[in-house]
Amino acid sequence: MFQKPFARTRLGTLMAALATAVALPVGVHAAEFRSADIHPDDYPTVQAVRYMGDLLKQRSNGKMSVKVFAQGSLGSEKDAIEQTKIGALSMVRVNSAAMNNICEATIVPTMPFLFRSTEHMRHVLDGQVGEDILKSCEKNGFIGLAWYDSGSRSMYTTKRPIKTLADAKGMKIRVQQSDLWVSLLEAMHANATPMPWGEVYTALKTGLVDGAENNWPSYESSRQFEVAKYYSLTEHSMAPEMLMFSKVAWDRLSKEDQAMVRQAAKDSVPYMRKLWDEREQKSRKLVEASGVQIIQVDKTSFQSAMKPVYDRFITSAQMKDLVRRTQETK
Ligand code: GTR
Repeated sequence: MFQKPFARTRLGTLMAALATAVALPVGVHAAEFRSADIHPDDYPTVQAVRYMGDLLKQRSNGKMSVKVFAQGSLGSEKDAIEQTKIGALSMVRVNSAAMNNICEATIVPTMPFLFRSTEHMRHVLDGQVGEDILKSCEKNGFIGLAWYDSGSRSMYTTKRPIKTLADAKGMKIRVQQSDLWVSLLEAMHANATPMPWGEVYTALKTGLVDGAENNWPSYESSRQFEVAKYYSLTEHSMAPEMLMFSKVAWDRLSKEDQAMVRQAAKDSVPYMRKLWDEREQKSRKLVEASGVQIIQVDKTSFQSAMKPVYDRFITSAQMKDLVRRTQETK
């Protein structure tokens, strides 16, 4: 179903090298775009950006390629975003939440209980609403290339399970570094504690926080399921992942090269979704087998509690319009 980039095989590597040697005129240097991700090598976001890089290398005859720095080796999402803004990094893959305080419209897809299903989320982000939000980040220094899936986020805790909304009251819950996320957990009467992802495992283990919230693959790949064994299916947000290019680096590319980068990013989306669907199932099975207790909750009570979050963040005409168009999308 997916085009297999030739650089994935040994013969492919040779062909790619030859193509580079033949195709690049003297004096034209190959551009290697550095991209950051906090997830490990086998995570779907990392794999998808690598795939995008392979497509790009193949289509540009080796003139452009991508090198992904995984596992937070270049710092937290916040650090990587700053590096990308100044052009020290060409690309970054982060969650929409990490952009909330920088590019306001990214708050919309991060909002609690906004998307009705995975299909709904994909339709919205593939359509004009998704395009408009990506485009709106340009003035902040980021060229939005693509949206990737991130499933539904649910709450997990160390000492006792969250079975009802009242159970969340007073619990110290780690959140992403975004005002929206602080407000979201406050609406559950929890004590929101923002911190970078790389610090969460230790914070759970040492009791600095009582819980956190995330999707199945992140809960599993970070091993946080080993220290927080109650997973409550609140499914309170489907905040998607974003792939962005530095505006500073972008402006140095020709129009043709920009178009090629955009296309390769778009073409990595179906590949990413396939990997994502597989990984969600695999991660869930793995944590279930490890003895994690999965708790069904009354989602509507959590959803009703979110009104103050909408009242606080969806105030301007632009934000209201994006939410309305999202809700109207089939
Ligand atoms: C993950 C997401 C990361 C990061 C992390 C977090 O689901 O893929 O980009 O946002 O959650 O909670 O910090």
